[in-house]
Amino acid sequence: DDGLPIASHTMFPKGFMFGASTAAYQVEGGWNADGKGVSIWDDLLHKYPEYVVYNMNGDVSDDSYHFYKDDVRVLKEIGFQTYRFSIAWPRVLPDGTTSNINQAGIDYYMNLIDELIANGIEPVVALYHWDLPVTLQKFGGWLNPKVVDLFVDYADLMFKTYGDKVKWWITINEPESVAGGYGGGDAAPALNLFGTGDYLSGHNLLRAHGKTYRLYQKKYSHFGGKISMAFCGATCYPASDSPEDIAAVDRCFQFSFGWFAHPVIKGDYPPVMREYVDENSMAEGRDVSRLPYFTEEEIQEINGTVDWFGLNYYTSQMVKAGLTDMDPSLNRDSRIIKSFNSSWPTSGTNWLRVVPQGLRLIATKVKEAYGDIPIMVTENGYPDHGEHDDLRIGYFETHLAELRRAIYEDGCNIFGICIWSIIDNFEWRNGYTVKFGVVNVDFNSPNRTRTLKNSGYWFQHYIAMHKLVE
Ligand code: PNW
Repeated sequence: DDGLPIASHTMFPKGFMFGASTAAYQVEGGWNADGKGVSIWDDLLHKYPEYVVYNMNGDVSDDSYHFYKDDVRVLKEIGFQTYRFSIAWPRVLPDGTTSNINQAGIDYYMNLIDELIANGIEPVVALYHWDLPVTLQKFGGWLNPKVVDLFVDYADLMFKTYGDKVKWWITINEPESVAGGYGGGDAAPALNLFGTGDYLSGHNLLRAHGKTYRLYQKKYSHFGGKISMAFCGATCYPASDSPEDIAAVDRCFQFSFGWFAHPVIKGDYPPVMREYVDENSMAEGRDVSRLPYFTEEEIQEINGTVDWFGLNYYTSQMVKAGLTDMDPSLNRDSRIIKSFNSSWPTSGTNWLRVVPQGLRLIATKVKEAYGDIPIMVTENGYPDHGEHDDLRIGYFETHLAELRRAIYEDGCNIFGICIWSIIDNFEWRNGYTVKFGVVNVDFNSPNRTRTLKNSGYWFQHYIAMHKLVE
């Protein structure tokens, strides 16, 4: 017994924030409305509709562009105190540059933010959730260092425009996943540059993040906002007791979370990534490493640029030491082989097994690796095909219980959670067949009617019951 009153274990700390998340391309629709520019997801799915099941795309989606007030209404009805959404870069800057500002796009996010605040909901805003203006992809997108300054210009405009109202900022949602669109094929621009495109784009994402943070410090610190990235990865468990497999667990962390978190919290890439990718690059007869080097100045500029830690957690993996995947590739560089424990319950997607204790473990791992940085769980949720909302409730109940253990028993500084997602939405290559929402959306109705699921009502009770108020 740690002497804490029982209430500490059943309630969340005072001020703990319950919220929900979405991303622009997944909910907004209005893909070309009122002067919006084309994103790499618009472009990919218009050129290759078969990329997504049933040729589905985000052209209309939940039509939050027109029905954002309905989103705010259900957020409020459930009792969420924060809403995490993303800004579509090409909606505000159609060609990606500040020489052409789309006022209708600026107004859209201003209206959304005002509607949230009027309803007592605090905005958490991501600047990049994967929808690059296609104009920038035409010269290489995140592979081209030129995109760094354009991102900073875009961020500058967003801070200037919304900074007095928005206190929580995320520069890049899941830089690992963004880089995966260059070093793989499962997200736009789907370049399949395995083991090269991922590291090169990741390098520019880190530069863009670092410069954006410094810009905020210099020009906008009077707003008092707090900046982070949303990091992702799976929690890793060793497949056996062998020292090799136990070492593979830390490597798994360094090659996923560490890839981006280490440079922004400790400076430069994790030593094990540097060592392994350099070694493989040399063995391949290259004269430079596939993992680029930062200059000393860049290391300094990028180090110390998150005020809090955005943690996306969905699932866990078993890992063992060994070589897998194509040569070269990030997976092969990491020298780990991943699998699932067969006892972990399945879900509506093959990559997600239900492992609530993994949330507690990853929170302690973040604390161990990066110290007492405040953590917000920026995504966590359960996918089905519309038939297992009861299991969604179980998923949240168990994950939130593990979160309290991380807080009270492990001393993790976790100040909130934004679940994925408030509404069913466009789940990338799974289209609308995979549903994460606690609110159902009728995709056959012109106004995309939103209706709380049981999990929505469950959350309404849960927040009311588990929140300590002043
Ligand atoms: C997230 N993993 O991606 C994205 O941020 C959302 O846009 C998406 O809808 C959601 O998950 C559900 O798929 C993930 O490695 C990428 O465990 C990687 C992982 C999890 C989620």
